[in-house]
Parts: sequence; C-alpha cells; structure tokens
Amino acid sequence: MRKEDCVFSEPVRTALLKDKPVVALESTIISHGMPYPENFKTALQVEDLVKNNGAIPATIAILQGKVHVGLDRQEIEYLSKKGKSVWKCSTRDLAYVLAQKLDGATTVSATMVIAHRVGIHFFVTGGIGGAHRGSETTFDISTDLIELGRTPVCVICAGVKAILDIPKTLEVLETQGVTVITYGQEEFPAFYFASSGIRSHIRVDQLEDISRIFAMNRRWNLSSGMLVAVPVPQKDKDTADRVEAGMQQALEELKEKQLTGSAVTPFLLERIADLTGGDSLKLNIELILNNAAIGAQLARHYASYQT
Ligand code: PSU
Ligand code: MN
Repeated sequence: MRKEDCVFSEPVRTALLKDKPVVALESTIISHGMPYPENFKTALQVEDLVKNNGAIPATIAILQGKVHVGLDRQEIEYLSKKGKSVWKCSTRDLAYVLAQKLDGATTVSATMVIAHRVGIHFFVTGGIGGAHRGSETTFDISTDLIELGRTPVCVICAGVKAILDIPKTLEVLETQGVTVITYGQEEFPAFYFASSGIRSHIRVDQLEDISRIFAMNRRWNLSSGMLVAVPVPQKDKDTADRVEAGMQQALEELKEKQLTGSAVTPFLLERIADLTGGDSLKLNIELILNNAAIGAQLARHYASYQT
C-alpha cells in the first residue's frame, strides 16, 4: 500500500497520528444491506454514536479507485443512493476495484484488510458473512471468516444470522484460529435474535476484559482476528416470531431462485425486510447502533492501555 492510494478524513488522520481510539465501519451494509433512505440515516447515526462514546468513526469505502478512510456526509449519501450499483467489494475484489478506478463498497473482509493496513484495530458491523446452509455442497463460505483468520482486527457484530449455518460458521472460525467471544451471555447470538441455542466458546462480561484480550492478541503477534458477538437488545416475542417466519420463507424462495455467490446475502436481507413489513430492518438498525456504542467503548479502553 502507498500513502497516495488512501484518502483520510481529517478527524481520522489526526486521531491515528495521536493514537486516539478509531472505529472502522464497513460500507456494504450501506449499499447492499439496507434500502435508501434508512441506510443513509443509519450510517450517520452509527457515526454519531461512535463519537458520543468517545471514538472517531472511519467509514471505509473505495471511490473511483481510491481507498477512503472516513467518509464525509456527501460521500455517505452518494453510496446510500447508488446502492447495489456499486461493486460489492470483498477481499478478492480489492485489487480489481482499485486498479480499474471503480466505486466499491467494502464488505467485512475488505474493510478488515484496509483497517489493518492503516492501523485501525476495532471494526463495528451488524453481521458477518458465514457458512451458508448447504455449504457442504455449494462451498458458499464467506471470505469474512478467512479474513478473520489472518487479519488481526477486533470485529464487533451481533453474531451470525440464522439464514446461515451457525454451527458450521463457528467451526470454520475455530479452524481459522479466531478468538470468538460472546459479550454478557452464554449463548452465541443469532443477529436478529439474542438466542441461538448454541453455546458460545468464550463468554466475557466486562468490556475492559475484552480489550485486554485483544491487547494480548496484538502483543503476541497472533495473525488472527477476534470476533466479539454482542446480543441484540431483546425485542417483544411477536416481532421475533414475524422475523423468524420471514426468514424461513425467504430461505424457501432462495431455493427456487438461481442465485449464488455474493448475491445471496443481499437478496435474503431485502426479502426478509419486505416480508416482515420492515420489522427485520428495524432490528438490524437497532443492533448496529448497539454494536457501535460497544465498539467505541472497546476502542477507548484499548487506547488507554497503549499510552
Ligand atoms: N450481513 C448483514 N448485512 C450486510 C452484510 C452481512 O446483515 O450488509 C454484508 C457484509 O458486508 C458482509 C457481507 O461482509 O454481507 C458478506 O457477504 P457474503 O455472504 O457474500 O460473503
Ligand atoms: Mn458467499
């Protein structure tokens, strides 16, 4: 990477120079994960929450072949409106999008790569990609899991969506050597739902402890990343039931479509939101905001040990 490949927003540049806490945010969630205008509003709210919790937000995207670390309001609006017409940029797409000077919204994997290259240790998202149901035959396993295995960034998410195969996802994370921590409960959370029925390997109740664990990862130069799963704030049972039913139907519809690869997750997210009259979208927004506050606090604790 060369300095001229990157454009830093002023607050992010200053924060990185002074070792202040910075939280990376991905942009695929904006372009492919939510409809306009909810995506725009949420992206701004997430940034505000990070700031209110004492860290500097760095939303990451590629604009005309330049890596932007920290977007301004106009840039966020541009991506929000362009939606799925920008390239969904995972690790495999980075070189292509950069060399061809395209616009790319970075997924968890590509955002991790960029965050690590520029010295950002904490990264907040909603949900990571995982091993899809049926991946034993389709091989559809998100690069997010592989990147977590080789890039030492702490990723804060709300667990793994039940549209994926959660046990297989956790197995792949183990194979990749990723430290997976659930914050504050025994069960690994399932994105829209706090509960998944699957026990988490490690539970930690104090944010300070999670930051110290990540500091140990860095101290020992573990090349693997860390995943912090934060349960969504519990909703009423009716909403949960509606989202569960919407998820099942969307999965059925997926079987009839010929969709594969990177189109699968955006299709499911959009369809579940339609089928639930926006309930899943509301939950999605709530959990991201919750993750943003926690991610910023983790970054703050971590920065305080480094000084
Ligand atoms: N899960 C969500 N919203 C999203 C994504 C996942 O609830 O927007 C995005 C993230 O950018 C993630 C990507 O990295 O989808 C994973 O895509 P795939 O399943 O194609 O690997
Ligand atoms: Mn995939």
